[in-house]
Amino acid sequence: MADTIVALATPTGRSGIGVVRLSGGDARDIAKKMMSGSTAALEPRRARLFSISDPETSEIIDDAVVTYFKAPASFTGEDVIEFACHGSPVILRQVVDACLRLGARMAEPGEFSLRALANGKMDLAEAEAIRDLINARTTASVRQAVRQMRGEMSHQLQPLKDELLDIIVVLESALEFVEDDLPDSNIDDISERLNAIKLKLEALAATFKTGRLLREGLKVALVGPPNVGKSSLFNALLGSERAIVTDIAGTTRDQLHEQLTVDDIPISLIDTAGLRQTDDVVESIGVERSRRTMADADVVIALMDVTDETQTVNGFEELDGANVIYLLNKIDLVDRETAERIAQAVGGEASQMPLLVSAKTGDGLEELKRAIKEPFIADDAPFSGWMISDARHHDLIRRSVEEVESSIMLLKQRSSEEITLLGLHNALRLLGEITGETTTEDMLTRIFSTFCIGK
Ligand SMILES: Nc1nc2c(ncn2[C@@H]2O[C@H](COP(=O)(O)OP(=O)(O)OP(=O)(O)O)[C@@H](O)[C@H]2O)c(=O)[nH]1
Ligand SMILES: [Mg+2]
Repeated sequence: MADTIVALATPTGRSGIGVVRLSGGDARDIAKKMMSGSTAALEPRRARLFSISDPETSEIIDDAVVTYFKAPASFTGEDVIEFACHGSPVILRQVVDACLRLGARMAEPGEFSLRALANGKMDLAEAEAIRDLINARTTASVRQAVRQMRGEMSHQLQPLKDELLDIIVVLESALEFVEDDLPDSNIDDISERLNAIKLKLEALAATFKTGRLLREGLKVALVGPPNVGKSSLFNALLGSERAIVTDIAGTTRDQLHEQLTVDDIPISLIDTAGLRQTDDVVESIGVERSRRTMADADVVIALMDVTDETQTVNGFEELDGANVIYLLNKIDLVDRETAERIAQAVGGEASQMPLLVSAKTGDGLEELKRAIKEPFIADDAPFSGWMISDARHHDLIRRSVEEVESSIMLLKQRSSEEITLLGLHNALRLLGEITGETTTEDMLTRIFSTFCIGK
């Protein structure tokens, strides 16, 4: 029998209620020893108020609502006890400590989910969905994670796996029983069926572009020379006066990071120190950081000042290849013609027309938001329908497409069934890894280490 694990299931800190979760064969006995003063019994699926006391000193720790989930009808499939205590970090630590002293051990990250997987309560993709759900930052990514948690991934993959298995059976039996090679008509039929599988898998893989965007979001950095209005734009996009703005060049020295969402896409917005040569030690560290941020961002917004006729894209050369949006700020200070003339000049240099904005009036901000997300959204209607959002899933699907592809080729070349089958078995195994049927122990440990403790 697996040992009994314990962890705080709610965040550390003060709250109305804090929940300690205990799972394993001894969960019930451990809980009973902590409720020795209580006469009421623990009944499955019944929340009841008990006095929880220290097993050694019999000192009351707290009055808590205790729920017992009898195996296998629990999250992990084992006996589970949940102590809903008052949300004081001191109380919660005492309850966890008491469980430890009574023989439980601290749960590893994701260990509750891992046990749920081992006991057939959910498949791997569903367990991963719980992690994603907890980490989701927007309603759209929550929606995706909930669908995955409810088994959508297996639902999508199962028909494809069944079809693959069917084909494998046909080829295997040809190998067993037919003396001569498969007739051409059979081979055509099988290739066609494999091709249909391949197309479906490819379509699924193609949803990753948008899926990942919804889940991970974009890192967007505002960069440019001092005083062009980076911090002003940062504030305007956030809708709050977060960064200090002055007319002194070199105001921002340290980087500021804030989260916002643009049409359900989580965005980490970064304000940086203005890029220039400087003897100031603090500022030069800031400039160095700005350069590193530029290299690391998904989107770089390169700001220039439209009132400065000498403004050029010099200094942004190192952005070559990155997703850069050139921006001319402060258009409220010049007339339209001047703005367009300068935009033309800059556009010629950068081989990309700059956007015209005013951080002060908010002019052009909607266009800017659109430009940020545009390159990342797949052509088909975004955000509806099922999407792959996990790089692990995407990689496995992509690799299974390759296997199916090479099998189709081999089949057409009339290679032996044995080699053709090899690729199909591989494809099936790769797809199985998504839902965890064919995942190795090592892999599982790696995946679950990305969970937090208590999940
Ligand atoms: N009229 C007008 N003034 C602006 C606009 N954006 C910024 N400014 C002004 O330009 C000056 C510099 O703005 P900041 O936002 O501090 O510029 P920055 O790029 O962050 O500067 P550093 O932090 O020094 O690199 C301030 O006086 C702002 O009020 C704008 O769109 N229109
Ligand atoms: Mg600034």
